Amino acid sequence: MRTLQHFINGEFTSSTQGQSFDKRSPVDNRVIASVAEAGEAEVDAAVTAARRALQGDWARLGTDKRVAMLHAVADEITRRFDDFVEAEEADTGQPHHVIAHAFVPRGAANFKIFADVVKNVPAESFQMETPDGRGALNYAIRKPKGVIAVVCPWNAPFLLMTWKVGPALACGNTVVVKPSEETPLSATLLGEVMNTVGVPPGVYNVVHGFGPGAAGEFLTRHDGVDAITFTGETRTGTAIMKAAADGIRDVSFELGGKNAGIVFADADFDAAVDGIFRSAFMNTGQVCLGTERVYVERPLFDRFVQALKLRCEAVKYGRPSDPGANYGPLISQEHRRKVLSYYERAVAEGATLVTGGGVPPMPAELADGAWVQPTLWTGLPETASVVREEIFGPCCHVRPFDSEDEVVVLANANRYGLSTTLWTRDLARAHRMAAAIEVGITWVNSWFLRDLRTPFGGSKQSGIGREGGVHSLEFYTDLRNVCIKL
Ligand code: NAD
Ligand code: 6OD
Repeated sequence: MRTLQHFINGEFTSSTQGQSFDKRSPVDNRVIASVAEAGEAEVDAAVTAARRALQGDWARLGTDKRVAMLHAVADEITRRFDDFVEAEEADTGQPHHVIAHAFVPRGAANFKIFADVVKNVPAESFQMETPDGRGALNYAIRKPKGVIAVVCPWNAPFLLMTWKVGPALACGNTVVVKPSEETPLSATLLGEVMNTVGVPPGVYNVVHGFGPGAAGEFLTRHDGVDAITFTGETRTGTAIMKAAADGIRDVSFELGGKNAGIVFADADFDAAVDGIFRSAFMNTGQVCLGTERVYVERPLFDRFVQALKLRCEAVKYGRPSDPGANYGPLISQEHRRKVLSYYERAVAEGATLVTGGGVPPMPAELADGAWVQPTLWTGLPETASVVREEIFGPCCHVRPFDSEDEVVVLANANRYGLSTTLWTRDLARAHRMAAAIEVGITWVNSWFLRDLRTPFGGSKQSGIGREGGVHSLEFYTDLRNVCIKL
């Protein structure tokens, strides 16, 4: 079993009073690590180290050397690829191919892309006329915002953490990361990478622990934190926004979703089935961008539901190390209880259960893992809780529709607005729909196809702000104007 420590000021440290908690494997519920739990003292030490580095070695480095160092971080992640894959597999239990092909490579990419953005971003300037005829020159400069608190979820831990740490450091900030209590491994490993590459102590800090009344809250309330970037549930965002109000700190929020998948009768049938299946069931449905509401144009409906059912019933459960497995467990027993409670509620609310709805039979050595079946329902009204609320599990409700106008209304009738995946061969319709659907990201004939230069974030209650490419600079820098009278 591993022992995991905090990473503060370039050193791995335990908690002063020795507090710790157990991290369990999602695949069999065995304890796999004892993790130091931060109290206020550890959080304060991390924020103090981050402040010192911000004003010291990190600031003195200059942009070119900082950018080169972040490229070196990316290269070192790639060199230690297997270690990161192993860490994410142990923490999440997800299949090897998802972690090795989708999640860990993004960790390295997240450092490279933002280093390059910062190096290449142009400065804004305006020459103005003045009454004396001499004029004035205005130009804008970007300065780091300061010490950034990075609070992360568990569903794609390394991808989501580096998506924030990459731009924060590229812009010259320092960070204190609070990974999810469910996934402490990859954030800790990144501390080793920072030291190997020679990133100055205090630039990247990690404190472990829980959220309310614990490390997460201590960090977001700390008055030494200048801004908070958070990915997680919308109701946690509400709590963090209240904490950020003290001191008027800026926030960037990537929150929950109840995303619609929309399939028109003219879509490429096989591609649409494959795309909707991936969007609903990849990572065992634990993807914020995942589809939990599917709307299929009526002529295709029965055939589409049958095709999705077959795909669900063909999944192969197993450990990440099992080459035959393509489907993992949920993150924890607690999350499984939540998902199963929705499975029961769907039936109680009158759903027709097409497939799944429970726990799959598993061999004895995996029987204590957080396994659930991929699940499909039809026949529910839009008012049913499983159609309105984010479940964050491998399940979706499929409903027929008859017109473009109708499906726009259905898709928009939700408090969330993160993403949509839309399947049609009619490009004019795709453009109309993309403008009409109230989400931050619309994919047409694809899903989770990511160009890291594009704005990423949620509308309505799915988030505040946009990150990605130059858009990340809006949050991670303080933009100042200089006006020089000539
Ligand atoms: P969560 O909100 O429960 O926890 C996220 C993090 O916040 C954890 O580190 C947790 O310890 C911490 N936290 C909890 N309460 C806190 C508080 N009061 N103060 C400070 N920190 C606190 O979310 P989760 O269950 O880890 O992740 C799943 C959720 O994340 C889903 O709702 C999903 O949609 C969302 N998510 C959104 C995106 C996106 O890009 N929009 C991406 C991934 C996940
Ligand atoms: O691709 C990304 O940058 C991103 N933030 C993905 C979010 C996935 C949610 O589970």
